Amino acid sequence: MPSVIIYTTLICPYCVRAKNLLKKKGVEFKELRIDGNRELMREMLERSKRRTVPQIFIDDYHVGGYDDLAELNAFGKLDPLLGLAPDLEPEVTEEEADPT
Ligand SMILES: N[C@@H](CCC(=O)N[C@@H](CS)C(=O)NCC(=O)O)C(=O)O
Repeated sequence: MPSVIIYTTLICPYCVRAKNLLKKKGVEFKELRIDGNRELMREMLERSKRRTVPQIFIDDYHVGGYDDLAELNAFGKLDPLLGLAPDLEPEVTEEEADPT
């Protein structure tokens, strides 16, 4: 299984959504909390070129944030990236379809 890294902060609803989606798939991930950690914050900025959390990486592939993760999942493209058997009928929850 590929290594999944998610940069987060403590108070971050999008991080919770991203982690829940990965948990639902039974995927193990490493969470790197950037709040109060300048070094990790710099690392995230350099790797992702983005300032918002979460930022998700599957091995060296930069997925992006929660919206990007949910979109990949909705189009059946996430499971292959995670090394899971493709879900032929991916279930899209209301929250994943419209996280606002
Ligand atoms: N569309 C992004 C939204 C991410 C987002 O707005 N994250 C908030 C925390 S939950 C954030 O980083 N806010 C700080 C900022 O916008 O600079 C995603 O789905 O990941």
